[in-house]
Formats: sequence, C-alpha cells, structure tokens
Amino acid sequence: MFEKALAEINAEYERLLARKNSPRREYNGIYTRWRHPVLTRAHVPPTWKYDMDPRTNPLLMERLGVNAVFNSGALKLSGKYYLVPRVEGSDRKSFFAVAESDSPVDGFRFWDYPVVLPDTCPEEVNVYDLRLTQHQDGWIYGVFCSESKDKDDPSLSAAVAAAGIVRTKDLKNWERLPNLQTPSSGDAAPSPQQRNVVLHPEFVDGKYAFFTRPMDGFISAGSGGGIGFGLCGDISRPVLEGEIITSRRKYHQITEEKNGAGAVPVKTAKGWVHIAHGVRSTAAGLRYVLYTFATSLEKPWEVIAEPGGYFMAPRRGERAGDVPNVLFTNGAVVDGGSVYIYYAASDTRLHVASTTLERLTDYVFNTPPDPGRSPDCVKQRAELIKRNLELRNDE
Ligand code: M1P
Repeated sequence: MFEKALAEINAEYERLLARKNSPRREYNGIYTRWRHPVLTRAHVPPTWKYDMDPRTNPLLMERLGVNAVFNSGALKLSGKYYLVPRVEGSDRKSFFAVAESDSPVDGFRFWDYPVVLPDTCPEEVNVYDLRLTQHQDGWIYGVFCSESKDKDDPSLSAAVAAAGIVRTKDLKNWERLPNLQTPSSGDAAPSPQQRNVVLHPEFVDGKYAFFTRPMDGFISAGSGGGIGFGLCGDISRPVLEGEIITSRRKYHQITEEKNGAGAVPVKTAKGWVHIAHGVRSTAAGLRYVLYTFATSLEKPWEVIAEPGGYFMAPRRGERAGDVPNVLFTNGAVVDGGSVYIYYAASDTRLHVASTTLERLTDYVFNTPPDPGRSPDCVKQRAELIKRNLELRNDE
C-alpha cells in the first residue's frame, strides 16, 4: 500500500513535469498567453512535502504542505531558463526555490533543495517576491520583500516591509547584503515601508539604481506617490541618496490605489520598458493588473511613454485564487527577439505570456495614453473608428 501510493505520487509528479504547454489561440497582437501554468504547488517535489520513511509515516501523509507557488524572478543563464518563485508553505511562510528548464514555457523542475538564504536578519518573519537582476557589475542580485512584525504597533497584524538584497553568481551560493535604506532627501520623509523594489541592470552615473515603492503602511501606499527611483554608490552599504517618483499613481486610472515595479526593465532601442502592476479599489476589494511604461535610455528615471489602461488583467480562471482578481509579475526573460513574461494569477500559480521585443516596443510607444476623462476617452475611440471606417470606404 505505502509503496504503491508513493509510486503513484511520483508518477503523477513526473506526468505533470512532462506536460507540454501550448499557446492560447486568442489574438490581440500584443502577447500570447500560454494554456498551462508553468509552476503550481503541484510542481513542488514530493520530497518537500512527504516523509517517505514507512517507519515514521506508515500512512504516507504530507507532513509539510505547500499552499502556492507564484510571483517569480526569472533569468536565462547559459542556455537554460530559471525561475525563482515565491513558494508559500501551508504555514503561510514563503521561501525561494530555483526551478530550471530547457524551455521558457514548460518543463520547470525545482532543484533538490529550496534556497536557504543566510539568516542575518533575526526580526525577519517572511520573505517573498524576488527580482533577479543580472547586473553590469557581474553579480546576479536578488531584491525581495523582507517582512517583520512592527514592534511599535501593538496590533497583531502590523508589519513592516523592507527591501532585502542578496547576490550570487550561480543561484546556489547566496551572499546577503544589508537591507536597502531609503533616507530622507530634500523635503521628502524617509519611507516607513518599501516593497516591490527592483535593481536596475546598469549603472546610472556610475551608481547602483533602484526602482522603489515608498508607502506609508504595509498594505496602503498612503502618501506614497508611485514608483520611485534612487541611486546608491556602494551596494554593500545600500543607502539611497534620494528618492524621486517615476511612474505616478493617478486618480481614476489603473494605478489609483497603488502601483509597483515588476520585472527588471527591458532594454530596447527606444527606451527601457517596464512591466509593472497597478492597483485599484473595487466594491469586491483590490484589483491588480499589469501595465507598462518606458523610461529614457539616458535618464532611466524619466518616463517617456505610458500606454493608457492595462497591459494584462486577470482573465477566466486567473481571477480565482487565494487573493482573487490579481495579476502580478516580478520576472521576464528576453531571449533573442522574444520576451517571456512570467505572471502570477491571484497569488496562487505562475503563468507565462510571450511576445517579441518588436511588439512590446510598438505597444509601449504607440498605444495612446489615458486621456483621463470619459469624454476624452470616447473622442479618442471615435477617432480610431473614424479612421478605420474611412479606410474601409477607400477600398
Ligand atoms: O496580493 C497581491 C500582491 O500584494 C502585494 O503587492 P503590493 O505591495 O503592490 O500590494 C505583494 O504582497 C504581492 O506579493 C502580492 O502578490
């Protein structure tokens, strides 16, 4: 009985990993969604969950459950694709783990062990949402949310989010650096919280450049105006010299409630393309969508294009999960002319969408901005329709 059940668990796991993915047929010209998630909790090796010794677990029960696998850093190294997602145990604590594949869209297999980060931060209770940056300095950096209990607030749920930083050359040996500090600059007060921090892949004015997300509370952005940007000269003592706002939150747009940097910016001939997330409130709670903007190659903090509306929003089954109505990305891979965007649905599983650099650039630079008001939006759409109908009449 024990041996038979174990063999079935292992066979089911291998069947899942061997499953081929296929593109969905719906067309929008911008990107293609792939049918199956690339990582789910079922992709977690059985050895991470079961005690496989019949003497200590004769009923072959899961001893350490896994709840979800989602928000993932992504990288292509020496011809292989790597994902480092947030793996959340059934105890609510998250950790990181490396999954590897020869393909960008399927076959991701976790390494034997999850990542065991140097435990240098005794107050840290949870870690998640790693952004992997292959930096010009030769290191691969991981910047993630380091969450601790807020000791100054007696509320049991009060927490503090900070940006943790690690670096590696091989995804195996990780060096922990101090958490990023965002001190006050000019009139701005230091942000009491930081999440969704992304390290830019190139030096800017000879310094390390971070996209940040200043916010007042653990959940609420409060006075935090959007996605910030700051420089630091010494990554081993990461203190931002200042923080300015790059992509702003806007009333009645998809970023009204908050926004945050997502994948590491993608370099194109026309500018850095950012795939971020925007959050709005609804009667049913927060709705997270992906949106894009571009910043200047010379001044990566300056927005030079920002398409109106969302790039991707939850569809079909993506809407359902532990935190419904959420799409979130923290990793994309540029592979020759192709771009693979790894996005998580409803804090539960990880999907992939593919596009090309050409299409992504065209989308970011040629999609009109949000005019801000319904009367202007309908005029914008009527002009498009008019041009199309005139084309038809010309035929
Ligand atoms: O639950 C949705 C997302 O919420 C947070 O993102 P943000 O800081 O922008 O609100 C993160 O906890 C993220 O992991 C999560 O997917």
